[in-house]
Parts: sequence; structure tokens; C-alpha cells
Amino acid sequence: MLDGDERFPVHSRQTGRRSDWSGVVTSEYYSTRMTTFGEAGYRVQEGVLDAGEVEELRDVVEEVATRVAARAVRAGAGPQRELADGHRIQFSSKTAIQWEWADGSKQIRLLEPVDHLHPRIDALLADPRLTGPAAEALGVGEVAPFTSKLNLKRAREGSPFPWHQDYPYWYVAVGRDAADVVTAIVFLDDATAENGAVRVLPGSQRLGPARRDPNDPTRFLADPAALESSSEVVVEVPAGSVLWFGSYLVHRSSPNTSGGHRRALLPSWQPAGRPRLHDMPYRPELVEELP
Ligand SMILES: O=C(O)CCC(=O)C(=O)O
Repeated sequence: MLDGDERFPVHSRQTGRRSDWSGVVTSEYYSTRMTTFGEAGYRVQEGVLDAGEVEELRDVVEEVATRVAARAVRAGAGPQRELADGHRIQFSSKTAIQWEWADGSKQIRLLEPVDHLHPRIDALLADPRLTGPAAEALGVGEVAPFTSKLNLKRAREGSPFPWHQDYPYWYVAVGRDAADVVTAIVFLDDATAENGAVRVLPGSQRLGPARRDPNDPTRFLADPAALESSSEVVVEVPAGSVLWFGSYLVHRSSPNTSGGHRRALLPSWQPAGRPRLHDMPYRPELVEELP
């Protein structure tokens, strides 16, 4: 029996036919969330988690990665696919596993969702130190989980995340509600330019959906030629720090060329009462409704 579940939406899934943007979403709509986290569009706080919590979460994510990788190679494991950009994805352990880009690599690059795989990760989705800023940014009294990711940027092998907004990836499942999602990146290792720190474009959220890259086979990435990338801020922070941002903020991260891992957990929230991402149908062709 297969244990994969192809309903899980993930970054970089293969998309359908390309068509021109029809302008179905109005600028009035986009304006509602452009001020999430103020002018800059993000918030950084050091020392949210103490050293003991970071140590515990590092052990947890390593245990989860070992368990998921072992299940993925057993007889009857979920199916593996090649994405439009040639990268590998596999559905197993009720998560979408993105394998590292290098041919034949057995390293996990990303898992989504991940909260069902360990109670300590699940607890982050209800941790008031993380949910408080998310609720405040969304202007709601109560938030609910949207999705969760584990990004494992392994030493020397961790591949880059090119310029993108989260909005298109959420839009193809939840439509315009994608504007109301806030993500926290919880850093489990010091983040440096060398090990693949996250890089943000302050203020980019105010422009709404960014033009997508016509040369990107996945159809979801932002067009670097249309970005003011000279204003990029490299978020170099110690382990235990958190970066919060909304789904319109343009961001990326570089490869890990260092000798140490750069691991992070990424819980996401939305206003309470809405369905979780993986309970919604995933319709990648809808990305063509966006610029
Ligand atoms: O973890 C990172 O380096 C960036 C991840 C990212 O941009 C994402 O998952 O959307």
C-alpha cells in the first residue's frame, strides 16, 4: 500500500498550461494586507527560543528526518516524482518530501507539512511567543494553523530558494485568502550569508503579487528582472531567533556553502475558522491568474 498523499501542496509542484494574466484580482483587494508588519513587511526578534529549546528542537528535527527518510525507501513507500524544474519530490509519511537537488542525494531539503510528525513541532503552532505577532499582524484575536515546513539546509549541500512570494503557492489552494497567511521562520542554527541566510526585499509586500519569472518552468517563482534586488537585506541572526512575514514579502535564500547545517522550522497561521492548506484542493493551473 502506498502511504503517500498527493493532496499536499508544496512549493515547485508541476503546473498546468501557461496563459496570460487576465487581471481577475483587483488592486483594491491586494491593498488589504500590504501593511502586514509595517513598511518593511517583516519582523525579526532574537532570543525567542532559549538555548535549551533550540537544542531540543535540533534533536527533534534530526529524529524526524531520519524516520521520514527511512520510511521513504521501504517497500511500498509513497511515489516519487520529478518536478517541472527536474527536482525530486516524494509523498510519504503524510508529508511532501523535497529531496536535495544533487543527483542521487539522500538528504531531505524540505518537508511540508511537518507538525503531525512530532508533538514538539506541533506545539510551535500554538506557542504564544510565535502566534502573538502573527495575530497582531493579521489584526485578529485568534489565529489557526495554515501549514508547517521543515527546511534542512545541510552543510555544503543545502540548495538555494530563488526569489519568490509565498502568495502564489497558497493562492492555488485557498485563493485570495492566501493574503491572510503569516509565516514564522524559527532558526535552529545561527543563520549567516555563508550557510544560506534568508534574504528579504523590504517593502516588496506593498506591491502585491510580484511578476512571475517567464523562464521558470515551475511557474511560481518571482521574476528577478522585475525586482529591486539592490535593497536586499540578509537576515543574519543567532539560533533561537524568529523572522515573521506575510505572504506578499519577496524573499529568497542562498545555498549553504559552509561546513555546518542551517536548519529551520516554518509554522504558518491564518485567521481562525479557515481550513488548513492540505485540506484544500491543489489546483496549480490557477497560478496563471496571477501576474
Ligand atoms: O528556509 C529558507 O532558507 C527559506 C525558505 C523559504 O523561502 C520558504 O520555504 O518559502
